[in-house]
Amino acid sequence: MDLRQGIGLRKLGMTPDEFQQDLLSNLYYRRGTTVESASARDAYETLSQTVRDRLAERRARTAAAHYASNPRWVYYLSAEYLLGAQLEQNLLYSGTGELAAEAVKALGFSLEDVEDLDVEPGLGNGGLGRLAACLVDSMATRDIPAVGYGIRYDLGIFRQSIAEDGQTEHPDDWAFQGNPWEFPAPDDRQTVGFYGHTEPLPGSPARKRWVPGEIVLGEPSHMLVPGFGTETVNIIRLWKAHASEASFDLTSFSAGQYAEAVQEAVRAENISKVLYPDDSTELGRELRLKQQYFLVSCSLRDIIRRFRLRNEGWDTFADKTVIQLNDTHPTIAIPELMRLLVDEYELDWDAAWQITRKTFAYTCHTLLPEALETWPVRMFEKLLPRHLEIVYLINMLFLREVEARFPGDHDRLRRMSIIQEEPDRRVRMAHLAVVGTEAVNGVAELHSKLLRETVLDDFAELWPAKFQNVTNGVSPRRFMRIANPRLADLITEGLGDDGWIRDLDRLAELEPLADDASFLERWWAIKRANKVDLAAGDPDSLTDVMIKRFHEYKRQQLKLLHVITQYHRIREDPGGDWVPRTVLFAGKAAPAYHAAKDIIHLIATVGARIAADPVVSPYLKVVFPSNYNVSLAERIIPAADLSEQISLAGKEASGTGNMKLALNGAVTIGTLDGANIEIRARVGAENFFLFGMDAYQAAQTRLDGYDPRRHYDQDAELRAAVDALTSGVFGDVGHRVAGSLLGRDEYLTLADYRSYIQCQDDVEVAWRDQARWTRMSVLNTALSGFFSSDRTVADYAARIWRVSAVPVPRED
Ligand code: F58
Repeated sequence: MDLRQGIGLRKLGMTPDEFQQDLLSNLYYRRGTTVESASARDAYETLSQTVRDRLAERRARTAAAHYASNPRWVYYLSAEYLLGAQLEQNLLYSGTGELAAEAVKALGFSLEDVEDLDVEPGLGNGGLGRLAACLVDSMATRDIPAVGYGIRYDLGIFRQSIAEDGQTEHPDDWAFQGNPWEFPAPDDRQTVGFYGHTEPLPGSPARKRWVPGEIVLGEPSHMLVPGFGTETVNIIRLWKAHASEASFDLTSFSAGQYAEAVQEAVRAENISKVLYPDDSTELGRELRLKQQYFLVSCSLRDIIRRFRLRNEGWDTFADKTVIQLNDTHPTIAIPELMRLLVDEYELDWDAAWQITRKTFAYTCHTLLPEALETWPVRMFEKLLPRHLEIVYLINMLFLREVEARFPGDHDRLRRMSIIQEEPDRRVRMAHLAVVGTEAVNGVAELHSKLLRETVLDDFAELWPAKFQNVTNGVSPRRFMRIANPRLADLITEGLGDDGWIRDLDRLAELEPLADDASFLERWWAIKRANKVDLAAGDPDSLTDVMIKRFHEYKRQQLKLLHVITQYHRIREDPGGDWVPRTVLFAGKAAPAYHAAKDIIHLIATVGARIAADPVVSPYLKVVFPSNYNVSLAERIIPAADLSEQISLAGKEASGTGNMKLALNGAVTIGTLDGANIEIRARVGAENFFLFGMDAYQAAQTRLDGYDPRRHYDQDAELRAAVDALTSGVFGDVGHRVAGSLLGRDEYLTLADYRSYIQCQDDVEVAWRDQARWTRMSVLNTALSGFFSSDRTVADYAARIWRVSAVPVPRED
């Protein structure tokens, strides 16, 4: 039998009996235990295996279909993936939820007990990492042949605890008890070099030999990424660093010097030890650059290996391959592909450059100048000497191109160079990414526009066609169907079927139901039930949520000023007719970002003070659940009434939490920033609470010489709020935050304060009219279908990747 004609395997059973049998067989033969002694963990592991096998069978058929069609592939390179918990998603995508519940019940457990043991791999920091997870989900759902490459960090994003003194970080040893969702693939191990020197090679002067000074092994494992409502199962491949055998120093060990004996091995394995929660410290920067090259080197060799399974030569490489760079973290892939093609495969420079440029595309996720990565030339040279030579050559040829277009414009050459000269010599990764790719995109309309007008304006002038926008999106499976089953069921009932989960534009068919009183009642009741489940506060109060990383530009401090203002108002008029609010903050701050940690600390302190105040606490409650992650987001989002998206305009590239909240019927209060603008345009201005300056007004305010004191002096309520911080009640941290607001107030918090407070007053007027509010909520859901990551992926596929779907035949 030629196995390549099919997968050579019978389909796994989907009756309760067959599923149960497979679970038992996994319990006995793989887990090596018995029904009598099975623990909840045994049940979790065996259930995961039983579900995984069903996906693995689809995976085998997917691989067969892909092999047969030799398609154009998308390779998504990302240093981060915030995948969320796997079991519930895989139950849904494999259609085994009910079978599973029955089967574990027979072992004496509930499905919820077992799901509680499913730890989410926190291999990302925030939006960018979660976007990667949504995009791979949607690529599989859209039958796009794709592999996501990343790093298998031993320790993911830190676990956060919150106390009245703020945030404390703890290591996240997420796979401590094993990870049933991954398949190690030691045979596909790769060898990665670092340091060393280069030597000339005879023949072409462009070629060099790189003699690395350190060798590390990259061992892959993969996780399955099923599509929803389709047969495709793609994979993400995550690399873990291993020391080579030679790194163990037997002589030292024999002499009893155990630490020395493993020193080199420890150094090697540190590469994939921990996810960087921070880009603001100098410490360990070299290790981060090492991580980036490690990811790139392993992944590119794997991509080439896969290309060669069906293709020969290099002529078709760029036709069969598109590599999407998720921000600049994997940008060394550009010089690395040049090195492989020129030095190892002996292509001439121009041919190699043509291939390279055609292969890559780059997504930028920021506008903050300090978040644009640069590496000191000296560090780059020491770690990757050959790559620096290649970057120099790329830069020289690029600057020649600029000079030809703009002769004599030396200032422009200096601005555009891949190498920054002043104040110190650095490699500008965003410039390298723009020069070495065919397409560059921002992640929301405004962001893409501002990239063209500001940060990358010179490049947009040189290559206007290269610059595109692809507005972000989120997975409706995870953030609606799984997170909010009550609402999903009501929507399915309203629309007549559940096809909307794969075709989110269909939510628009809910629009007429926004005028149906009984539908509105049910909608309201679901929101209330979700609040009861969340148990964060009074389910009849306005649940006001701000969930995202802590950063000054996102302005959690503005929300805090509103809380304090509300506190003052209630104290002044305890008998007033106040709208009860539960204000929920969640999110992590980078461990070295002291200003952000101060804000967390202050929120916790203010929250405790309000809780202790019998006059105010019936109307105002601040809650701060610790350790915000995907699983916690899935509990908070369905319960939210009001979505806080209050960044200073021009700073938030897109946001994706804003989309998740709108899709779950939270109404946004927000600035004209990132994707808020597109949300407002779709749900309608009357269903969105807008306040504050726009990006151009904010820029102008700065140019005019912004003085936060002016606002403080002129606005009594603002003054009272800021003064409360320095009254002594909130200690040093109150002084520090107030000092920063009155000093520089970099993100113009005080300038937007009054407009924000007025807008919050409008929110309360709307909230008092339950029918009006619920109507707004329904319309937010109905008109946000555009924000499905399925649409995002369709946009990338059509405009950037130019790939087509390869459907996987169903096996009956
Ligand atoms: C985020 N960036 C943007 N960076 O801030 C957000 O507006 C956007 O919606 C999202 O990307 C997806 O496009 C982001 O999450 C990071 O997490 C950095 C990763 C590297 C370390 C520092 C944080």
